[in-house]
Amino acid sequence: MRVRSAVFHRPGDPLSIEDVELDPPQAGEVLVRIEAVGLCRTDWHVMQGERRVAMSPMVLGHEGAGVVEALGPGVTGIEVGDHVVLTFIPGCGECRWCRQGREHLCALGPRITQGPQVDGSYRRKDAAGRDVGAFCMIGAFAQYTVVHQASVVVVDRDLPLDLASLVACGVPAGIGAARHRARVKAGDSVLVVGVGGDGVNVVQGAKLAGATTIIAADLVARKLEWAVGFGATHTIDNGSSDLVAAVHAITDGVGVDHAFVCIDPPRTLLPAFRATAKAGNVVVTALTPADESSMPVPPLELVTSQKAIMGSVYGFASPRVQIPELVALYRKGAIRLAELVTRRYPLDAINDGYADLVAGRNLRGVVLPFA
Ligand code: CXF
Ligand code: ZN
Repeated sequence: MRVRSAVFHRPGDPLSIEDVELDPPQAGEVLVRIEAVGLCRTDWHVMQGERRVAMSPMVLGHEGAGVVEALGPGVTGIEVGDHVVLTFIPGCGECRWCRQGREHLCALGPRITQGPQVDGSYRRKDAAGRDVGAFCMIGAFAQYTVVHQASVVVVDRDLPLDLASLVACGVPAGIGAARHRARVKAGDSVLVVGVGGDGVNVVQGAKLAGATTIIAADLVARKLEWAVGFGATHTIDNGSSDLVAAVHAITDGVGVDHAFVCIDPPRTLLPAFRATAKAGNVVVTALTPADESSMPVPPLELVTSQKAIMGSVYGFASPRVQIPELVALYRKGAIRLAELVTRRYPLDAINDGYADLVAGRNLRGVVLPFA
């Protein structure tokens, strides 16, 4: 079938809106009609050449939700008509990590920037007959996609699909970083550096975990206002203030129990580290361009302060577990989803959506491919 898609060709170019020929689902795969897909910064990093992918053309987009329209042979536990959230790391179910229930560490993870399907072949061709890849084995910037069942989580049918798309990446990444990576507890203090799509979810994850001091730091005043809506108790304008001094002023000179680096780690890690209390946690969730090879951490300070510096992807817990749990928390009113969406775009306007993201105008833009 011919499918309207937003395709990556070369770093620095906008996404190209074009028809891509999509094959039917093969063994273990499903055809999904994409109803909503979030504009996450990771795809922007790919468009800028900061996160390298192995091939082009490639359909980007990994924060997708939609409706199953067809099943290939051998699919189990998924029906036509099911509402699904796509996971940007598949859970093969067979590797040592999946057998431990840790699908966020699935052995297939390193292949998500390669382009082909889980079985190594392609389902998409462009007008010139070339193979077209699918970012994260998903390729959700399109009206339809074919994905392996390992990339699918079924969700309740009455959850609006634009909100469901958010629990595919930004929401579990942020909330999970607080709950599962740092293990924030009631009464803890937290600093979040960079309160965009990821960071604002760290803020609501910290609030959910019972943190009583939640400090949001950002260069963009509007983002600080949004962060307060999600539970931040204090804000720091990271352009004009000394972050370390400001955090110490708020925490009686102690520093925070947990700091989250959600933007530009090479520049924000050291102040976040120094704003953290002894024996505290520093969690890095933001991606860094591949040509940046180091971050400054004074070794003596690391040892003597007894702090932990850790990375976190997908909220450091299985998307299969987190996604239904986050939907349930949303239903109970314990987390916010609707307030994350700043603007909705048709697929043709996807580059405008990214312009809004990089200009700091959006918390989350969501593309509705059939709008
Ligand atoms: C990213 C997270 C880090 C690895 C590449 C994909 N996912 C979503 O934004
Ligand atoms: Zn993402």
